[in-house]
Amino acid sequence: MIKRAQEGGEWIMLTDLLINHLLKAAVTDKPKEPRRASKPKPKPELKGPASKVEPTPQEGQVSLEDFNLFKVIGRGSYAKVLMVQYKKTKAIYAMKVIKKEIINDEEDIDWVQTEKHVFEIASNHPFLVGLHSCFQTNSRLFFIIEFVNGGDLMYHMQRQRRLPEDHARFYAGEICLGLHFLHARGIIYRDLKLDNVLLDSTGHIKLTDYGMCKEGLGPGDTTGTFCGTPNYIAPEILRGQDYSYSVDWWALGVLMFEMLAGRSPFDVAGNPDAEQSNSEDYLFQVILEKTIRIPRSLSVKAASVLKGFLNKAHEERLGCHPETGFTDIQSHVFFRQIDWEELEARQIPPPYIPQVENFQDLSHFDPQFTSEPTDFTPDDPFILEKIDQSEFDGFEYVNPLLMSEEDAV
Ligand code: ISQ
Repeated sequence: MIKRAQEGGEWIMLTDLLINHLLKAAVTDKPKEPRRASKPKPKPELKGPASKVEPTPQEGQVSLEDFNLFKVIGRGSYAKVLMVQYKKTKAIYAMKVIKKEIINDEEDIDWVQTEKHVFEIASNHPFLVGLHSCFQTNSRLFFIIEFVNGGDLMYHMQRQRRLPEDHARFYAGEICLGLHFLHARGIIYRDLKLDNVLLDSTGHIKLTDYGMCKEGLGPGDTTGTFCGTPNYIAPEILRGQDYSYSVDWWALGVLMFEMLAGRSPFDVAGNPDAEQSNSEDYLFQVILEKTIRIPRSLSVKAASVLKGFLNKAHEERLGCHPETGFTDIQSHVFFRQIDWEELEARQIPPPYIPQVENFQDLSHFDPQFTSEPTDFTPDDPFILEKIDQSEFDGFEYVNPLLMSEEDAV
């Protein structure tokens, strides 16, 4: 049985393995990108009680007043997501809200900028969740995002146990196109997992959550930050090596294994060794060392694609050849029957159509969230006082393509 990681489970504890990694990373001179462990930015001088006056939106910008807040649909370790309605067109969107107080250093600011920039780029691809607009109040940053209400692949896997191969091929194919689009623009996604693959109301996929992305990679460039969701972290990250797009193809291998076998390739449940030691250390050891056994019930083609993506040697992994990587995937025997142009044009009928009544149907969202109140906690003047508002200059954004009146429902 596949389970969601615990809230905050994507944040990795300082185990022995990690300490080794960090010691090693500390002696490399690579820039460190996202989010934890970094120099704090200088705090602004305290100038008495912070102004409660909210910034006035400029002509053509949007603000919180432009939206009806309907329901909470998700909550992560650093953001809350609501379903909202744009009053002007009545269109429904997801609103991701981040408290400015959690943004404590220059690297956190870079991370917000990266997420916004990747959202802008993603708006041009059918299998990536796109951005409508961004705005801010004194205490919060807001991303208004395409709303997708067919549930995520984790939700579906928990109801299906395992998927037929042709269903898995369809989802994996659309994911490949979304990942390749990002890679071709110098972006590593770094957070592929069942929870981040949403199904829209027609059954096509959309990848979401770009908070872990690394952007700006040129040909041959690598990065070195230790990050990801434990079950999906590639061996090269665990080894403390510099890495590139290969980590996304590894994560796709883990996700395809989960779809096809109905369990993680690194399932440690019930193993006494895992229960004795720190289970995260044990998981990392399994990822690094254990030979992955493919269930015999899978076809030869499926076994071959899983072995291809789950090759611990990233230079030899399917998708990782610097020139032919993506065409190697497209022509792999598991995917060979796909017409990739038709797939990208959303012309291949999805294998399953989520049962949604209308655009506002929330039946595929966890009632744990949808029953929460939508209101925001009042701003604390002592917290506001410590926020350097100039850090967020230029955050406002409106997507000219998504703002058309055609969005109205
Ligand atoms: C869009 N639609 C539904 C849920 C979402 C969660 C996070 C980001 C975007 C989303």
